[in-house]
Amino acid sequence: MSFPKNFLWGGATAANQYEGGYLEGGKGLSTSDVLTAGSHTQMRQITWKNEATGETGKTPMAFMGGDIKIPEGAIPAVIDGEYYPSHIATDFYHHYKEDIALFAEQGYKCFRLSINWGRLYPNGDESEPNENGVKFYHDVFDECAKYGIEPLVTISHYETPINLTINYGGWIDRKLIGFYENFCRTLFTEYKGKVKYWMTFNEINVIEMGPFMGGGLLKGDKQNVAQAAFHQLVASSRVVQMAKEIDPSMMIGMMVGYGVGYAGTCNPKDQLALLEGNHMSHFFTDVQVRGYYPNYKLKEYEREGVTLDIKDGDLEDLRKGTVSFIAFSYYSTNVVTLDESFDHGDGNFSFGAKNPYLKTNAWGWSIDPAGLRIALNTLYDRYQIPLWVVENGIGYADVVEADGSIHDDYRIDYMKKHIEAMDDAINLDGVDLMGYTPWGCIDLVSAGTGEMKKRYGMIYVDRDDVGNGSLKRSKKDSFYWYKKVIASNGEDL
Ligand code: BGP
Repeated sequence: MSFPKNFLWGGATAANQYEGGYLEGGKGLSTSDVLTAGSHTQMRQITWKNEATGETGKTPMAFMGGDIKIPEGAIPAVIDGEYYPSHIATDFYHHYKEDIALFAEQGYKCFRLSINWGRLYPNGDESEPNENGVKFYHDVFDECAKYGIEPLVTISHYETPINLTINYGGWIDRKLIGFYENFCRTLFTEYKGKVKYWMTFNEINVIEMGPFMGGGLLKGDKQNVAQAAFHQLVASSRVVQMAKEIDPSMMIGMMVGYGVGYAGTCNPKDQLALLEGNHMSHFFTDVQVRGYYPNYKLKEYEREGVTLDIKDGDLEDLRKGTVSFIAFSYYSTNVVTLDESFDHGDGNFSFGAKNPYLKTNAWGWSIDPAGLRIALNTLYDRYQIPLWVVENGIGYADVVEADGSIHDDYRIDYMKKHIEAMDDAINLDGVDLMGYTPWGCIDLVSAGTGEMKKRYGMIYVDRDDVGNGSLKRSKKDSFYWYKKVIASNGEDL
C-alpha cells in the first residue's frame, strides 16, 4: 500500500442535495428546487404551475431523456403541499462550521462542494452578484482554511437558476455561455487564493440522460441536447482560459459520470454494442481533454440529422480551453448485451443487464471494485493527464441502534476494496491519481430518487424521507475507519 505523499483524501457533496436554505440570503429558485421527492423506484418529478389558470401538476420522471412535457402556458414552479427534499436537504447552510469541523476531525485534506449558482445570481442573468451569496462561500472557504482543508469546487452541479429555464429554455440558448462566464468571473476573482481546484460541470454527460437536471432543458430531444451540450462545452473551454488569466495557479478540471461497461457475451454483436457504449462514455472527455469533437460523434450527428450551430471562435475556444485533470464519479459497472436471457434487474439506473458475478445494493447498483481499476486505466491510457475520483460510495439504508451507533461495515468493506483498487492502479499500473473524495461523505439527498434513506455518509444526519428529523449529526463506524485510513495515507485499511 502506498499513496502519493500529497494524495488528496476527502469527501464530496453538492449544494443541490446538501445545502438547503433554498430561499435564504437572497437566493433565487433553481431547477433542483422544483424537484419532488421520489421513492425507491420512482425518480423525482418536476412540478409546474399555470399562473393564469392556477392549474398545477407534475411531469413524468425528471431524470429521463426526451421532452419534459410541461403543458403550454405553465412553468416549473414550487407547489403548495408538495415536499421538496432539497429545500432544506441536510442543511449545510446552517451547519457548515460543525460539518467542516467533523471533516477536519477525520483528517480531510480536501472537501468537494458545489456553488449554488442561484445564491450568487438569483436569476442567473444579472450583471452583479448577490453579495450575501458571495459572502456565504467566503465564510465556507475561510472555515476550510482554518483546518488546512483544500476546497474542490464544482461550479455547476445539477442546478440552473430557474429563470434561465423559464425565459431562455436552459442551455439551448447561447446566452447562457455569457451568463455562466459572468458567474465564473465572479468566482475566480472573489475566491482567488482560497480555491485552487475547480470543475466546470458535474457529470457533464448527464445532460444526455437528464436534460433538465443537466442543462435546465425542457425540450430534451437529441437536437436540443446536442446543441445545449455544445454550449456547455464552449462555456467550459472559455472559463478554463479565463481562470488561467486570473490566476495561473488554478487547476480546472472536467467531471464525468464514468460508465464502465462489460460485454455480456463474446458474441461480436455484444462487443460492438460495448464499443458504442464506450463512445458514449468518452465523448465529453474527448472534447474537454483533446479539444475537438471526435469523429464517431460527428458521424453519429450526421446519421441522425443533428446539426450544430457553431459560431466563429467556438472551435478555437474548444482547442484552447482544455482541462488540467479529469475528475469522475464511479459507483458500479454495467453489462451490455443483446442476449435476452440476461436478467435486467429492477433498481433505478441499473441500466443494461445484471452481472451474475457481482452483488448489488438495494437500488440495483452493482458493487465492483475491479471496475474502478479498469476505469482508471482506461482513462489514463487514453488521455495521460491526472485523474481524480471525486465520487464513489454505496447507497444504503443505515440502521441506527438503540444507543445511537451505526454499524456500517458494508460501507467500510466497499470503500476498503475501492481504495485497494486505486492502490493497484497507482502502484501496479502507474496511473496518476490526485485524490479521492467519496460521495455524500455526510448524508444528503439522493439525486436520482430524492430519498434520504439512500445514504452514502460516514456522518449520519437525522432526517427522513418526508422531512422529519432534528438534523443532528452523528458518527457512523465508517467515520472512525476512514479517519484511520487518512492518518496512515491509505496504509491502514
Ligand atoms: C451522481 C451525482 C451525485 C450523486 C450520485 C449518487 O450521479 O453526481 O449528485 O447523487 O450520483 O446518485 P444517487 O444520489 O441517485 O444515489
